[in-house]
Amino acid sequence: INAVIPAGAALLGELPSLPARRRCVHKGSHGHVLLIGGDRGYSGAARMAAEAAARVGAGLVSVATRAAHAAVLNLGRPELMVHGVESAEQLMPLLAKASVVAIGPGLGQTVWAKALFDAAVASGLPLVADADALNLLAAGRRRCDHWVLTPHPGEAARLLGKTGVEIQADRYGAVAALQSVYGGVALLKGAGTLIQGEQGPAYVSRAGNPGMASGGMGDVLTGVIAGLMAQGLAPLAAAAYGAALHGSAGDLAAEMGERGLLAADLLPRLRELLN
Ligand code: NPW
Ligand code: AMP
Ligand code: MG
Repeated sequence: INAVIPAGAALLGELPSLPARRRCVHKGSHGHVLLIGGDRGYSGAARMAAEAAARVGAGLVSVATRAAHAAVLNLGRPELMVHGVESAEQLMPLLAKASVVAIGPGLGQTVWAKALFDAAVASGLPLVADADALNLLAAGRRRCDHWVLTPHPGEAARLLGKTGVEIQADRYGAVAALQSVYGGVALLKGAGTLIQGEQGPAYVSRAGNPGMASGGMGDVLTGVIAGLMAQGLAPLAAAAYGAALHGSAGDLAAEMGERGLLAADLLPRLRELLN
């Protein structure tokens, strides 16, 4: 967690930490994350994001995904509640039970994906938007003050109508522009992840390593941030802590070496760090 330092100033003390678990709490006290994603071929992204939300302590985690693989998505992780959802109408009862939505991992950009994304945004719930949800957003720009956007430089380029090289040449400018155009909290991924809220300087997480340049790492981050928000952290704090926690879990998991590090290797490390 100490790996999060604000750019230019020592403001870590301003970030609230996770509330302690009181003795009398129950699962309803720790929020309910609804993870939406996992089109055909990409169910793993939804699975890892959902599992990450559970591993950082969300009380309940549900998944809305393609009906075709709903039955296998929680194999080996039966704590996840998985629903086959083929329309926005079928999503409504799940949104009604959720406290936080995370959308995008493996979502694709089909008519199905767009319908679910529109319904999720319209729900007014706090939201983490990643991956294909960002690509859908780039195609139809809108603002929202209660979402966290988590693009990698390629997605940031689409959101801002720039090239990836331009994003990387001025990462602080890019994260500020993302926040100003889209509202809420912007988190620009990559070595030295930047987190920008509506006010104040950007936070930078120094945690993480090149072993994390492998498929599924970003999907885990999405679940981490949503799981922290479900437990009461404000979006900016959840994004900043989430980035540090995720990077630090990657650093712990790389103890055997960076090469061959897998996204799922981070999951037990998240729990270890938080406790
Ligand atoms: P290049 O190649 O360098 O020119 P996409 P995705 C660029 C799901 N997944 N710095 C890169 O540019 C995700 O959740 C499912 C600079 C390229 O153009 C999504 O739903 C998995 N540029 C979906 O797949 C595991 C960077 O962006 C483009 C960059 C597609 O997501 C994998 C590549 O990104 C995956 O998570 C960087 N750091 N990073 C599963 N197991 O189910 C990327 N780019 O086209 O947005 O595709 O990120 O792979
Ligand atoms: P994604 O591209 O969406 O799968 O996200 C990749 C995740 O891994 C992000 O959280 C990145 O910050 C992290 N990551 C990837 N490469 C590195 C790196 N070289 N150093 C630190 N973190 C990285
Ligand atoms: Mg990604």
